[in-house]
Amino acid sequence: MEGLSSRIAEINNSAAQTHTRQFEILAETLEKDGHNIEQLLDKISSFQVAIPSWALGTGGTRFGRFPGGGEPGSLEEKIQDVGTLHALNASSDAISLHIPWDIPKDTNAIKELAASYNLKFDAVNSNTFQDQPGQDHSYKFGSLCHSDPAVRMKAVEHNIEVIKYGKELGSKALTVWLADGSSFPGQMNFRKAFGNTLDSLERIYETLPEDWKVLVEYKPFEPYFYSMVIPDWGTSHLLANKLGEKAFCLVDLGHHLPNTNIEQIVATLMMEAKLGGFHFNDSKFADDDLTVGSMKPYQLFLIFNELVEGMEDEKSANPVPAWMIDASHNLKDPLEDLLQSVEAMKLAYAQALIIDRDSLEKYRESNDVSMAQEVLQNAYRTDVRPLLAEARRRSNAAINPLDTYRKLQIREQLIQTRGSKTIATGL
Ligand code: PSV
Ligand code: MN
Repeated sequence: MEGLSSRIAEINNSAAQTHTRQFEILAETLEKDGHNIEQLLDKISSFQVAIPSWALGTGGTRFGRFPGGGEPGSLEEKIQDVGTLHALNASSDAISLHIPWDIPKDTNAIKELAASYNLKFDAVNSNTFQDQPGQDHSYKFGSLCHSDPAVRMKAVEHNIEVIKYGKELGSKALTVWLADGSSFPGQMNFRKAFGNTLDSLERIYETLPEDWKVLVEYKPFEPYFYSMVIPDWGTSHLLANKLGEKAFCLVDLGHHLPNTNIEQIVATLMMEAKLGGFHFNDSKFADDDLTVGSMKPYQLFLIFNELVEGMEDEKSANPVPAWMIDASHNLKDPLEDLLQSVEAMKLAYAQALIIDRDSLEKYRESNDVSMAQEVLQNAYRTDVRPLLAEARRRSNAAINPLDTYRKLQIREQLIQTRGSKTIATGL
């Protein structure tokens, strides 16, 4: 979008006075509590969240899809949209591609285009949950777990091809999510399905470049209703351990049964140095793919509490996980939804950074339950929005990204240039 930075700067000018006042009040309070504002701002600015290439169009449900206008019709346009997000929030510096939904035709040109928006390529995702037109071996009854070795080989080769694209683009990780499972008792031999999956993953793992990771995602149900081959973090961890040191677990917030204590899973996986990636979204019932922080913001904060504790633990061998949003938007403008999601993640992150960890530990050790809760809630109830706005302002991004997006009429312009009927690839 031409001249975007200068138009953001103009809108920032009109918001500057109010922002500065709010930021100064917050900075003073935090400093009194012993926080170093510059360090906090640095951490907040460096926190970047990858955008999946499938989240830029309007998603549907099983019952219908109501496309909004101006959806990206090509990979180039998807990159342009992530560039717009990054210009607005300075927090979305990477795009995560799904193959074959987004196969780059000319990888060099795509890399150059991404670089022109200061974007890089995050984990590449394979897709063995759909058959492609004319596909010779069907994934209807599974992919890496399939009873037929020819189907398994097809799925293995697909993953190896995805790694090839990722290498060309500069990605450093492959995310594998398997829709493999069964819908009826008796349909599948659990032990054979696990064994086949491990064997297939080992073949993929063998081809993984030295400096790459493979991230194994789990999900308790859907698309199958009776069993999934990788239903939970335990199974993902088992596979990652058996595969080796380049294999890690990936937690997707929507992939848990109601009321699961996800923050405890995070703590355990980080303790074991096996948390490699994170897919953020929010949900009321299951894998609802709603805007991050829209349903359970306190849970999100508690998860970030564990993430920050793990990341700041000098003894921890856990790598910094790959952060990604994995949501689909069937009611809201996808770009607005993504701005809100990134903001929610960064709010929870900033709140987790200001937890008084020494006091928390002291109260835990002395079993002072009330005060331990107080410490957490003090941080959670602090309005850290001006801190995020200041980090953005210093990076020449928007003080108020969503408001700026509306003021600049970005969606209207996209509809004008791309039309109102384009449909992005994805779900
Ligand atoms: C599956 O529900 C999932 O979370 C996986 O990460 C897929 O790659 C993504 O959603 C899109 O289908
Ligand atoms: Mn996911």
